[in-house]
Amino acid sequence: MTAGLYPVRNILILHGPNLNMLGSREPEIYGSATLAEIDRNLAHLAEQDGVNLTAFQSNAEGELIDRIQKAATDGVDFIIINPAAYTHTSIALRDALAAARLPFIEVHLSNIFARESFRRESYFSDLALGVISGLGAQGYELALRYALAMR
Ligand code: CA2
Repeated sequence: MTAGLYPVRNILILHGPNLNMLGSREPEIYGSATLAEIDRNLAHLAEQDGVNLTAFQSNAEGELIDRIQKAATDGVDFIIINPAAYTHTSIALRDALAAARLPFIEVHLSNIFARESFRRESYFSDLALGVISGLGAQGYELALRYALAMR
């Protein structure tokens, strides 16, 4: 999906499985910020630009799919997603994003190309507007700034 020429007003941030544990374990890989801190920072940035931002985390594939289906009908115009381990496994989540036909940026905290070989495959990257990987929590912020600049 390419970037549209319409203003972005409603942004959805989606976090996949285990990202609720951020800040508590493996800080050397995923950083020390908690998910709540990351979401608060993003909400603050969006608010400064008068944009609505909703963040949603789930450990369940079906719940993430339900949220994407809802996004397609409830006015969301841009998605920033870290599918976490579903990046490498979930055709179902990929199909939901393709059907939603909303522009999205795929974000990873770690550099998925510098880790185990199974992490190099993503079911999302070819559909994404762009991919940010390895820049820690700042990756979400850069993705958001891109979406805000589309207005
Ligand atoms: O680098 C990323 O953002 C990942 O999407 C994170 C996923 C991993 O499966 C992907 O390959 C790359 C894992 C998220 C797990 O998050 C944790 C956070 C704190 C402690 C334990 C796990």
